[in-house]
Amino acid sequence: MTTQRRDDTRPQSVKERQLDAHRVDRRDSHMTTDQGIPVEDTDNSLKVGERGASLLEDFHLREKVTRFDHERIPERVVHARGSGAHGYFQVYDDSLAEYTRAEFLRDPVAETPVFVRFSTVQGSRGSPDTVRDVRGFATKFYTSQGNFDLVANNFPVFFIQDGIKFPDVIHAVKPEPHNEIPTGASAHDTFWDFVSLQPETMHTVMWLMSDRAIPRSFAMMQGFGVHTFRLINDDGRSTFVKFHWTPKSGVNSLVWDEAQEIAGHDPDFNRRDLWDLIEAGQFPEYEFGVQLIPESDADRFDFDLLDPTKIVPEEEVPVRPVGRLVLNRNPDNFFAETEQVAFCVQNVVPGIGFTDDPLMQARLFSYLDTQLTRLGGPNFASIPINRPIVPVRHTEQDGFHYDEVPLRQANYVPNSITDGYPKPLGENGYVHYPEHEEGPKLRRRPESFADHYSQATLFWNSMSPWEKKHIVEAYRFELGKVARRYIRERVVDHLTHVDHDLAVAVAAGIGVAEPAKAVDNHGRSSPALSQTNKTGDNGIKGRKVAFLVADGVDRASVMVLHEALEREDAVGELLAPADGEVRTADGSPLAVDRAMSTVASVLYDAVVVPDGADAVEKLRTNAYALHFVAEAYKHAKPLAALGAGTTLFETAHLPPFANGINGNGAAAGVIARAESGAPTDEFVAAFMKALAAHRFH
Ligand code: HDE
Repeated sequence: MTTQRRDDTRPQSVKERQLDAHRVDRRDSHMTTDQGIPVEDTDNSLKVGERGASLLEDFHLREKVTRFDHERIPERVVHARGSGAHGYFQVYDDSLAEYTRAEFLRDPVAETPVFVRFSTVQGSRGSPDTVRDVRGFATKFYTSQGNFDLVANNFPVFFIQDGIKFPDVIHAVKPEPHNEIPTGASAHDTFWDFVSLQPETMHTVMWLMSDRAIPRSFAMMQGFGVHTFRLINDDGRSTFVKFHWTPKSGVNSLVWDEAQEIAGHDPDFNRRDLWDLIEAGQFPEYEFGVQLIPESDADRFDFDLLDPTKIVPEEEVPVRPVGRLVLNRNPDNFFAETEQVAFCVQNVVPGIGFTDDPLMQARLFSYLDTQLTRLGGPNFASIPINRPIVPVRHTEQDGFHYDEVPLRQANYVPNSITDGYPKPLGENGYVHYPEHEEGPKLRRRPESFADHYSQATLFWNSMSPWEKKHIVEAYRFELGKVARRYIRERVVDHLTHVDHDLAVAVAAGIGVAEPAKAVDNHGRSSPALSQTNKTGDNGIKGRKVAFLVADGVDRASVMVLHEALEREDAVGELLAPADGEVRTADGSPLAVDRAMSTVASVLYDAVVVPDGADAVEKLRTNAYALHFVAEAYKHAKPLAALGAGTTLFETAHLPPFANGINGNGAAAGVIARAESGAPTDEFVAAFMKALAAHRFH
């Protein structure tokens, strides 16, 4: 059957048609057992008499309870908490044809269906979305040459250089083994103990302490392949490549205080946002970019391209925009799709290759291995969401949940019974890049992996003042939760090798003595690393604005802004002391979206207090309303007030800013107009601009 399509502007993709074959509509027949036997009654078990003993022969009771007992599968050992979406990918032109054989990267006509799963790393499946953590950004491209999985994160670097340390870093960050505390947090002793003893973590920990670790939306964060991959062209020439996703909505984050509150108000905040954006047709979009590095240039950097704790600064190798990803369809079923999807770093198509990055090499093993347990055996690739859109033909067979019925008996190669089929394709198949390798077997790191601080310093130097402030606060928060003082001291000691001011500022907040200066800051920066330079071209699409209303609100001052938001694909919600409707000043009804007590300012990007003396009078004595505006102000969000609405700010003890538009006599981001009546065009424009700017630090 065909399910409802969210994006009717596009023809159905091959993947959609394939999934259709597996979709079931529970409305199309009556209830049966697993064996297709019609069920008489599902509310009462079979008993001897009405009050008698239950009978073992009740196969429906047994099946129903057995199936329930076995509903759970192991959650992912990391990235357990995730949210998925369908979409499509398309390159802009054929300019990558000289670099890669991968068809989906060179054919601008091809729309490649994708499934994307975003995730946090530390927490379990039911943990809150807004914790301080790395976010996964994994994409399965169902290409005409088989599946390509880009299993990316929203940081461009990783904590460790060698995959053999992965169990260590994950054990350290996960809830502690004795008491399974804390959930979804790195602010605890074992994590910082590990960090303080493993300085290669320094660069990624800087990212973790930055606002990148608390994204406002999955649609507002970058994605990075982290490792250096290869593109391999028709002639077998290899070019090193770093993969980038850049959100069209800009890179925006929560602030920490807000993130913590949201974890209580709406633990599904990012998941809900993704779902709502897609349902509303405000499809998240990302640009796909590549940094291309000829093999001959590999040695020109002061770091090793194989070291996953390093970025290639965009100022040195620009990110070349090559394509676009759009997420336009929500999954039909969480378990069937988002939970069962299995991404494997080893899933590459001809034209994309691996490198000797020792982190990548361990990943090549780990994903398939973990999925054997998680998905119950070797046949998980034929679960509908994992199936490639091209036929799968090989002589591997059997195992749990085998769902093919192979014809003919030749299940080996070579054979003559089926004329040797299925036959390998030779050089038209996937050819591993024939890199020349030689050397002694060693357990060692190269000298080129030895510098752990320079790029942490580069990141720090590239931050705007407010980003730096948040980083210092994050270190203070996290280390403030570390009970063992010597661990705090060791971290501060490392920070002196990143930047003296940073180390001093952190030390001052956590009761550690001011450290002596260790090194001079190298002074280099990479402006592309700052979120302030990552504004998108999607304006205010998908942002949420709260209108605080009550009986007596001025209709025009609500509607003009509300309609302006809708035109730009943003969302305006009317919040009132009670759900239902309010009467406007002219006596007409206005539908309320939610009662104020069911939400909080942290769930919105901006707040509007419309005109209407009677309404504002009611809001001035409403603790929810006062807290709402005061908290939005505290979180540096855009605030707008019209006419009498401006007085609510005074009552909430915000500084006075009547009649300030766009910084004119007002705090930045506060747009207030004391005159009554509908907002002027200038007012609307100033508010839209503030909303797109996100915050005013
Ligand atoms: Fe993963 N990682 N990882 N990882 N990873 C998993 O695979 C692993 C790393 C990433 O939405 C696991 O199916 C090792 C870097 C994402 O389903 C597991 C190492 C990056 C997801 C695994 C790394 C990632 C995973 C757990 C170091 C960014 C979620 C469940 C050598 C480039 C995918 C699973 C999803 C999931 C292993 C490091 C991204 C255990 C051994 C670096 C987005 O196999």
